[in-house]
Amino acid sequence: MVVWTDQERASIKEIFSKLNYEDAGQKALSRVLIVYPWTQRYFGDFGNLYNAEAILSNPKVAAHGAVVLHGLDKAVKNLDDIKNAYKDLSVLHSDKLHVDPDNFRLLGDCLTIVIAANMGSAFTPEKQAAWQKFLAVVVSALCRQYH
Ligand code: HNI
Repeated sequence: MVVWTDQERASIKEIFSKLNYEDAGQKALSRVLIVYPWTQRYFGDFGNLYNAEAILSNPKVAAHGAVVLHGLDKAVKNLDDIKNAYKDLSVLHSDKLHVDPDNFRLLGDCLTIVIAANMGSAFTPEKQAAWQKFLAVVVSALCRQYH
């Protein structure tokens, strides 16, 4: 089981409390699609993803980015049992969507950049450490149902 210190719990809560889900979700998912273009293959029905400008103004990308971030809320609310909280999402991404699990980390990296830009100097190394640990647990939980 993952053990969280009070400081880690507080840092994760603070990071999410400062997050605008719609804005950060759109920015993070857009970055993934632009920086790692092979990820576009999972979003074939999202319409125009032809270039960075199209991706950044695509309403489906924006909406789905917010869905993904709200999905992270589930982990924040279940810090002590993220593995179980993500059981169904892991099955969905593995069996139905066939998302290559390497992409979870890429999305996490893009979200880290968005958060760092938003928080500026408030995103201290200690807070980043808690954040990276949180992401690692999320990614591991999402990867669990892959076989
Ligand atoms: Ni992901 C659907 C959460 C990473 C591709 N994804 C969802 C849904 C949630 C979600 C929540 C909606 C489920 C439902 O409808 O029941 N996704 C998450 C989280 C992460 C993540 C928390 C990682 C932090 N997803 C990724 C990545 C990809 C991805 C990295 C591909 C590169 N997800 C999808 C696709 C769908 C999806 C594709 C279905 C989209 C649709 O609506 O057609």
